[in-house]
Amino acid sequence: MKRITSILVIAVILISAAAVSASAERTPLFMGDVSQDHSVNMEDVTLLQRYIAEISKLSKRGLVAADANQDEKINMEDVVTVQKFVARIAEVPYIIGTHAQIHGIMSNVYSGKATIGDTVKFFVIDPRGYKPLSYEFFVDGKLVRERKESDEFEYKFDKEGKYEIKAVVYNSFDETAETKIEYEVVKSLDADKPLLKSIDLSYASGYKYFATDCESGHKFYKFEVYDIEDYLNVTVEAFMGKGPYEYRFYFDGEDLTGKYSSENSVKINLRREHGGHTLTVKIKDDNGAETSEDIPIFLTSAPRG
Ligand SMILES: [Ca+2]
Repeated sequence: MKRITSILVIAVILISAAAVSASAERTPLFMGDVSQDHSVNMEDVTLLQRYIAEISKLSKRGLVAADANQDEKINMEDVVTVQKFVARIAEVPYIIGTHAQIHGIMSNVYSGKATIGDTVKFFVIDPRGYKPLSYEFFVDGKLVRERKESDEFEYKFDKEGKYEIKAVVYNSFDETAETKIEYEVVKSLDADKPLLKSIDLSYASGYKYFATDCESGHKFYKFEVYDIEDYLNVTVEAFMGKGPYEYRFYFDGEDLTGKYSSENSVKINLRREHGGHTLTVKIKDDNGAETSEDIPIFLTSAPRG
């Protein structure tokens, strides 16, 4: 209940708007709508009274809606709140974004292809829904990670080929959404120069970045970073070519490190203009072979709710 944005609404108009909304994704959860028919009326008052009297049961959504005054208790005060709403002398709050949603899966292998024997970490992109959320992961239709709150899992590939990676997100009402990517595993990667294997972005507090839009599922295409903190930590890993490797980082062409060094992390100041930016990672291997990768980063305000 803590992180939910409750917004007081001009109830009657919005309730009816919600009732005719075609998109279930956008239908808010209205406090007081214990019957979950997307309107708040005398039926809800009656049902709520019956629930309190232990005559009727409520769905998981209905139970959240039953706490109409949002004091984390369900009692006669909620009945009064709903009655006042029905009589149009009070407003009820609603919660948006309760439905399960998921926008993609990413892996920590930037090259886009793992080699046989690699352990790859997969994680979901921008999951939403009434919290706590939990996740299941499947490889080629087989459950490989049972439902848990962790939004990432590791998988070791023993054979080359194309695999279907699927993630299912559950909201706390046990409603689900899923997304799939195709992931390729190859025998070996031919490269006589270093490659960027993985990139990890996290906020100074340890919160992971939010990201959307990954090209063909496994190649990082765009990171969407919220301006919730001053700095973003970037850590990269190289492979192929001949180690040890040295690294250099640029942001919008600005040289962040000044020279190549063995340091594979850099801090990026996020106090910048919202919109598109480019992080450039240069890697040099022990033979002096170099590679450069541009990673688009989209800086935006943190979403509400
Ligand atoms: Ca209450």
